[in-house]
Amino acid sequence: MAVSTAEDAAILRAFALALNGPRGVNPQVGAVLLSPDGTIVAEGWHRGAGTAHAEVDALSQLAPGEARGLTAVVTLEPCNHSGRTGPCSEALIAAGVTRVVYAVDDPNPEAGGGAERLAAAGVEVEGGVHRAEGEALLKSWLNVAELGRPAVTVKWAQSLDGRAAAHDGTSQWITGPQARADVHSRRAAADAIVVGVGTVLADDPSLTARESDGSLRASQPQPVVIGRAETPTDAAIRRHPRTPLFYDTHNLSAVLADLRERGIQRVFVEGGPTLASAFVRAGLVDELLVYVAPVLLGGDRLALGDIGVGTIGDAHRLTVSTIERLGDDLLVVASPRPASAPDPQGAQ
Ligand code: AOF
Ligand code: ZN
Repeated sequence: MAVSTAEDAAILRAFALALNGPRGVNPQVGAVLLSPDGTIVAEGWHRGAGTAHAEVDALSQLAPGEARGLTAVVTLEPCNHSGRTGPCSEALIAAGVTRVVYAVDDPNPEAGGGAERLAAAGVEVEGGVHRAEGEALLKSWLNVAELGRPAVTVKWAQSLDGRAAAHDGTSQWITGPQARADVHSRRAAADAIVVGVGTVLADDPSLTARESDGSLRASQPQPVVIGRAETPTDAAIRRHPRTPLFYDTHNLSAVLADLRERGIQRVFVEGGPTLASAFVRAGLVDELLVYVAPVLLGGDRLALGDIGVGTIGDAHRLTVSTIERLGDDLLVVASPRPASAPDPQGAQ
């Protein structure tokens, strides 16, 4: 059955409502209740984990019995599970809603199945309406749901010969101002910036996202320090506008799992070589940003250390998505190739 003009408009309205909610562990979801003639009767949205889901928020605007015969228009398939809150499928059925229109299927294996449950109760269900817009809105959340962990970008800057520092460990500034500005805008787009404690001790980074004039950007990712050593009380990172998280472990999967619980969807790993190598070795990288400066450093301070490649067959093969010139430097953006992908070098 087709979707009415009023329903079509209502789903766009529901997208706008969804954006009132926070980006976090739970998806941003909006809901609109329509009368049979297409008038909006109630609106709702989800205000974050532990609070009412969008459908229930909209239903709560109405007196008992008032939702009978209404159509619910929702950005995400109504859930079918008792998590922090009860199942929306049951709430809609109990309220007497007779039709449900939604954009995106819920990929969460625990919460999914709402559409089937509704249909089994005799509710008309129309899914996939404005699916592309819905998926764009939920991109990060869907990504995390699919990966089962936050998406990980690993960044480093290196000399043309693959070194991250000179022999004495000095590494400021391998790349030029344009490359550094690019890093800052990408930092600001992440939810967390992760560094190894070795980098904190060696470089004392502030890990803030700054404008080119040095002022702080409005959005500041959560700083995260991984490693067993203590971060000094006077370290610059302790003056970050957000209190840093410290993980006294080398179990990166456990760190990512905890960050996910905190609603972090995109992680930016900034250093140094030991931590970057550990993420690569563990296969926990979705995107690599390599800033390459036209400088030679030689010596032993490699951009990556041991990533578990003993022989060429074990090499981590990548697909380059873009190459950009930033002043005198190059930015190469690459992603790991899925294990099953063919090798374009023809080496089998
Ligand atoms: C909906 N409507 O507004 C949202 C849904 O722990 P809970 O009970 O909050 O459930 C969280 C899961 O429910 C979340 O992972 C996602 O699958 C779904 N979110 N579902 O019907 C909503 N926010
Ligand atoms: Zn729900």
